[in-house]
Amino acid sequence: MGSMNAEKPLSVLEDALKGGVTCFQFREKGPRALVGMEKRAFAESCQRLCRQFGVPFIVNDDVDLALEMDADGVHVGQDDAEARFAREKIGADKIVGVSVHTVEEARRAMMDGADYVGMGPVYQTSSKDDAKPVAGTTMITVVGKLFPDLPIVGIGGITAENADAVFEAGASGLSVISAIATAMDPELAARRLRKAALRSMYGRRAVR
Ligand code: TZP
Ligand code: MG
Repeated sequence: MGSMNAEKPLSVLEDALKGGVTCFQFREKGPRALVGMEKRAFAESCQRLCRQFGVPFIVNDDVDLALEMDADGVHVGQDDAEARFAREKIGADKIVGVSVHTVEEARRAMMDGADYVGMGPVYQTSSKDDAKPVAGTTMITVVGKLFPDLPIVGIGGITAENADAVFEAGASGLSVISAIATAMDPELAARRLRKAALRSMYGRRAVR
């Protein structure tokens, strides 16, 4: 999430952390996205909040910013820095995530040292201007079966209502913007998504 995704992005982030999100990706994009010092200051505020809650802070696209800020990791797409360069640059003890859409991209990400891959858009989304066509959950299942040790994070149009299907397809986690950032109650939205994650791990009866 970034400053373009909500009117009060820091308060949304704090609510999301209270609701139990387990990872945050700083994704400052869009026509009016912050740049330079303002971007850095906003990123630092997000990182500070994440640290208070003991939640990893990952920078999207920008390996140098991740390094400068001693972020917990970096996430790169197919059009960003190559995953193996990101891994080389950021070091072995940081998180590297890679967006993939095909089996080949997933295989390469794994060889290049990705800790997880992001796959989507699973459902329709308006949060990404250059989003690929909706992929559904099929490719998650295919990649999950081929590479059972590679954690897959589903992304794109995911809500508490459709989250179970993404886990059932084989995802280990979910990544969302709108489901939390545009919710009337972001904390509750985060809590509902967390429950879906817990249900996928412990079964329906364990989490009410
Ligand atoms: N990549 C595919 S969809 C997307 C990204 C970064 C944005 C997801 O946003 P939302 O609002 O959860 O649909
Ligand atoms: Mg990118």
